Amino acid sequence: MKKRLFLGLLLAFGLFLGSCANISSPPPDFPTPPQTVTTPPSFLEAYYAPAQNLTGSALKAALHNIIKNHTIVPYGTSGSGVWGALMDLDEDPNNTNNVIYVYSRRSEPKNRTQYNYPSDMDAWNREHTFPKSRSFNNSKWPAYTDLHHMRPEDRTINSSRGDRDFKSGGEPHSESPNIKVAPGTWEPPDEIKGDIARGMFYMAVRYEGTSANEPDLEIVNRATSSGEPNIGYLNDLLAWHDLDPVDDRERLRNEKIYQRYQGNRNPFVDHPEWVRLIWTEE
Ligand SMILES: [Ca+2]
Ligand SMILES: [Ca+2]
Repeated sequence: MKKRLFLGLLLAFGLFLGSCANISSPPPDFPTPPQTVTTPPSFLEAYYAPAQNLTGSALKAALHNIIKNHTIVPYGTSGSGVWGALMDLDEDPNNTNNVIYVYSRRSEPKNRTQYNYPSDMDAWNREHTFPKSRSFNNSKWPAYTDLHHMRPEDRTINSSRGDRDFKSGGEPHSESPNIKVAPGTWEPPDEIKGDIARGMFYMAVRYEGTSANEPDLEIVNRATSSGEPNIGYLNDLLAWHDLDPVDDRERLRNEKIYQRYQGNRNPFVDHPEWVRLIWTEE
């Protein structure tokens, strides 16, 4: 009798251990969960409280006050400053040794930087998606290193983008056919169009010319030229914002910039509906 009880207990214990093992060790080919981020709604409500129920220029001014005075990331050398931050922010979710280039969407080793490999023409460097020639070409100025618009890109593709305005249309880029190029304009692939547009909306609100070393950046619906603090084209950027809505990857990037680097957020990633409360097609 006792022996049977003992065997029964042993069997039950064995089944218990077996079920524990099933819970704690997933099958070997279990995919890595995608990186996601959830911000408590109560936090965002408090962060954006001064902007609630506003529209137009009042909303723009309230958002400016919320996101100004961010922690300035140094431009940096080697893996530090902006280099190091981009290795984190634009990391390939399927290969953590790599970054994804912003326009060409290529996945390349993080350490394949122009800094580390000066003669490698396909190495990456730091692309200012709002061109620095638009009135902030000084590495000490906040806009020059602002991670909300900084991205990794192949150095020759970066240089062919130059200071072109964003606009749909043109011929496939010889090195990366998903990019379209026309005289003076640049169209990135669909999957990143909205991210880029929201970066431009952020820059227009963050930089209002209210502090030293800060131009008043704005979005216009025309071709821009070197030295002026503007980027085109507004109507295309609004269309791109609708075409490529905010996803978890973009939310994660925004969250990392807020928590790890700058202490400020892109309001248009958190509240995409605010774009059209400030801007309308021209
Ligand atoms: Ca996107
Ligand atoms: Ca502005």
